[in-house]
Amino acid sequence: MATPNLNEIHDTLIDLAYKAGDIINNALPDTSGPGSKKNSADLVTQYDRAVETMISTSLKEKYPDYAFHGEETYSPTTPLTNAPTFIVDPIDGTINFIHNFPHACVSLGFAIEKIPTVGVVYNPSTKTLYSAIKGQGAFKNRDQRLPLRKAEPLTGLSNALVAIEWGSDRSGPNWTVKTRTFEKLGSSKENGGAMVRSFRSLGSAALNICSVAEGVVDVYWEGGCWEWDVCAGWVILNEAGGLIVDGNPGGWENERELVEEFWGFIQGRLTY
Ligand code: LIP
Repeated sequence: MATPNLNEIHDTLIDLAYKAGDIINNALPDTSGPGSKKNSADLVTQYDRAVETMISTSLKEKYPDYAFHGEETYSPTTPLTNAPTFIVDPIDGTINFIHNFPHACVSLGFAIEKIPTVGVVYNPSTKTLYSAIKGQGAFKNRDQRLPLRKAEPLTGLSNALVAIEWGSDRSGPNWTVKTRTFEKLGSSKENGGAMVRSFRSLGSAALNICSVAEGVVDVYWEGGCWEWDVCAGWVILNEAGGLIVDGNPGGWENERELVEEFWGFIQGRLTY
């Protein structure tokens, strides 16, 4: 198999992102109401499926040798392999899309040997595009190199703006770990908390990661993301100089001091 042409793939994914954005921006209210997967917070619409079909059809035609992983067609019987793979969330932030809250995106990633290599994230409401190719930097709207904001040195969680997500699992051990961790992170230091400056919970993993890459959010923590939520943002964040580590304590070496401080406030262990 020929070596993937990363610049061509990057440009192809940007073209598809804009086409997906047109579908999303021209969506009509779904009078039949959204479909729900495991519960009323885990939603899917005809537009999630339509966008994914458009993208997968285009990619399979242009790149028949590469695999495709999409949120709406994923099956546990075809796990991610080391093969060159497009990893796509057609609408990340589906709840926002349904509520016309202008914070949803199409997330288009490309991974080789499970390493995120090309990433494109596009919010059609704000016409904001984030993109990156491994080794070539990360950009906002193609010409603004990330991070845009040279954040103050993050000398501790108490001066951090932290993105979190409630997710769709609202009971069970992971829910308990998440809610107790949020409480710990937000509590005063006198009460054993981290006293983070504030939280933001905006409903899109991909846009959360891009906000960290942009330098406008300092930390994003979530347990339960899927490959399609994070693949594109992962390479964008890495190329902006950011770091993705495990949601649970341990296992990653870089930026240990701040990461260890954060891990110290996690109340238990998330199970995937
Ligand atoms: C969303 C994720 C978010 C998570 C939500 C939901 P979707 O993806 O981006 O991080 O907290 O529960 O899974 O379902 O909108 O594509």
